[in-house]
Amino acid sequence: MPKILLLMIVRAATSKINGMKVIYNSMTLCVSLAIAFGVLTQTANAQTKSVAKILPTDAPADIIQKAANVVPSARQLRWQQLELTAFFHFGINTFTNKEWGDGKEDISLFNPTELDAAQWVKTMKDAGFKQVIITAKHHDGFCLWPSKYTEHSIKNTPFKNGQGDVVKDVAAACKKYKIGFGIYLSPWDRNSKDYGTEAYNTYFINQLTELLTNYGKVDEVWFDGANGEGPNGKKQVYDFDGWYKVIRKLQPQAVIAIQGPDVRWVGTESGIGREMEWSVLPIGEQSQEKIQAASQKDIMVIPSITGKYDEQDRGSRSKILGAKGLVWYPAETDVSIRPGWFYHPEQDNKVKSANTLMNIYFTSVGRNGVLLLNVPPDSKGRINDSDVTALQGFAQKIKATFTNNLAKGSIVQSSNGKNTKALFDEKLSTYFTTKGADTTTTIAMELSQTQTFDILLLQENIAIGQRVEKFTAEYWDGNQWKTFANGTTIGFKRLLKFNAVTANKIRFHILASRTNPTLSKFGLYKMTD
Ligand code: FUL
Repeated sequence: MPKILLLMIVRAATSKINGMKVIYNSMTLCVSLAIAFGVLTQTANAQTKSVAKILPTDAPADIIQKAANVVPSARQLRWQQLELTAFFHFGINTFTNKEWGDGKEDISLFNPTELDAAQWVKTMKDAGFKQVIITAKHHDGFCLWPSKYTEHSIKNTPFKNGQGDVVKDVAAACKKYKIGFGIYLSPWDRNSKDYGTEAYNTYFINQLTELLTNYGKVDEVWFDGANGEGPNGKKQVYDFDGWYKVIRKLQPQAVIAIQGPDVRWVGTESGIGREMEWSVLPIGEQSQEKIQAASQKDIMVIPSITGKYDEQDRGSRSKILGAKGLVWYPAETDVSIRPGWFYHPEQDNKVKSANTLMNIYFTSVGRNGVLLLNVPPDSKGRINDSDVTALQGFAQKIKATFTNNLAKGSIVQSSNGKNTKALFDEKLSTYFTTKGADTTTTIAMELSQTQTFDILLLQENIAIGQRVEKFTAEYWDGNQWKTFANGTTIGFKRLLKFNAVTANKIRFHILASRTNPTLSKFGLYKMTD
């Protein structure tokens, strides 16, 4: 079976199991809260701005208004603005040339001769990446830090005579280069003898605690959905709720991704997100109650989104009108720069080119997602030259293409619009919007000179919600208006590529929006070769 299918099945099965677990824990918590404070009704009504409850009395217009006003949490907003984040898959698989280890590997094989975490982090920083995530432990259970709780770790390898700590090295490099630091800790552990018993949840919490207390600030914790069998043939019921509490307590600023409350898997591992990507999604009644019961000010459980994870439409009006609640749950788009997640020497000539990475930028960041690009260090402990070259080429293309906004300096008019200046001031917090209660508008621009462009860039001020549902852009060809781009959602960033257009007048129409539309930035660019 293709690995991706297997993963999907494993993921689907996992979320069901997790769903049941979550109900149990949330109910327990809710009851204890009620007993302790006698405020059952208050707890039931609690709401954060990242979640909205839909009442049976809400008319469709009320639901649309609620959707327009669901906003990201501070940690989600910070994360979304990173745009480019990276994964480092590194571990015992790097030395056995495998993708999934079975936990029985001879860990004395782990011995990178030139390990240089600063080179990893600098490579990504130079390429424009703002945060990295290290696979502290993959499914094989081998720990890249000297965990007190297992012998299956770097402390029992020849690397630095057992004195090495790759998590520490990566954390220090992130501090040095001032970029975010994140941790991947695989819930599935094919080595731990405790896997499949309650003791494993304690083991996992102990490991999380080590990682979240000994390495400074952690900005993202990434949990994969894989839930296979452990060494004793048993499966584990993961105590996600307990894990989230530890993370929120020790590193409250960290987003918890994928099997977590803050960031959702986009649904593919191809780097291709949806053209219509809503960050406000519908949840069912149970999920709504669980979220509200678990906390009065924070989302502490995985929101179970109605619909299928790989559906093209997850949040349009037709999806949200039947919902019981709404939640801000944005998409992360993960892909590897190579065919595999771990380094394999035979894939050195299969590294994605700068052009392919550029296409991925358009289909991830340009579709209201955050890109999580995996760049696996090799068995020397360095990012291989082939990957470095591709990343440098990608960074040059981004810089050359997006430095010059050809729409800047235009004379801008909009009869029902306000604050057109904000379109070009490069600030998310200032934005164009409409007067009164208008949900549609036209922005006319006379460019400072005739320009040739093939990229349209749009950004909403998502700090106050995601609103735009339909837009179209036209240019004046000397005789008539012609459409050069159109779409549905914008979100944090939307990039559209089209055949080059030469013009000095354009019109941008917002045709539908959930409430007054916002635009923080409008850009026209020409792709460099
Ligand atoms: C998957 C894992 O099984 C892969 O090995 C990899 O870590 C990827 C990011 O997530 O589910």
